[in-house]
Amino acid sequence: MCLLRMRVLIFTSLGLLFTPVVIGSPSCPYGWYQHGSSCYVFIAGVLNSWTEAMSFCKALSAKLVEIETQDENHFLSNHLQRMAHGHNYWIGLTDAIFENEWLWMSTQKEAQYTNWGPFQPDNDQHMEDCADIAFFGQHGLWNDENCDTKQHFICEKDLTSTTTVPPVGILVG
Ligand SMILES: [Ca+2]
Ligand SMILES: [Ca+2]
Ligand SMILES: [Ca+2]
Repeated sequence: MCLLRMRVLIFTSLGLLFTPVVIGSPSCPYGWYQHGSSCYVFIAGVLNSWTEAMSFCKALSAKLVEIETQDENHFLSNHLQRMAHGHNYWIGLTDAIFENEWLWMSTQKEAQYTNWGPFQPDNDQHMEDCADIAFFGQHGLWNDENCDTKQHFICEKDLTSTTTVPPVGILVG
């Protein structure tokens, strides 16, 4: 066997040896929608206060949705527009700690991107400390609302945090 052919054989064997075994790329759980590196679920079957919505999302290993960009807001509002429910959906934004200082719950950081509706946030009756994606004739603009109001909500979790089950054989050991 000539040297060149041996080299080709060796590299071919090494190539096979180091070919990565693809177990499966992360995907969103059934019923969740993927956008960018997040998964979202739109909970419309149960009406919850803002605090209850937080707990509900936490039980799903998720958080009440946090909207950092216009692109993310577009995705969510387009989805709500298609579903055409005309309802408001809680998001993970509150000014309960300092009035008119709107913080995302998971980071406690002030929101940089916001998309408030006309004359919002208005802290109506001095009672509105939680935010939602509201229905102002169309979906997408935000409103501050009384946190005790029971309404729909959206949970978000990282795509990478979703579990991918490897093939049974790889679990051994
Ligand atoms: Ca987000
Ligand atoms: Ca307020
Ligand atoms: Ca308001």
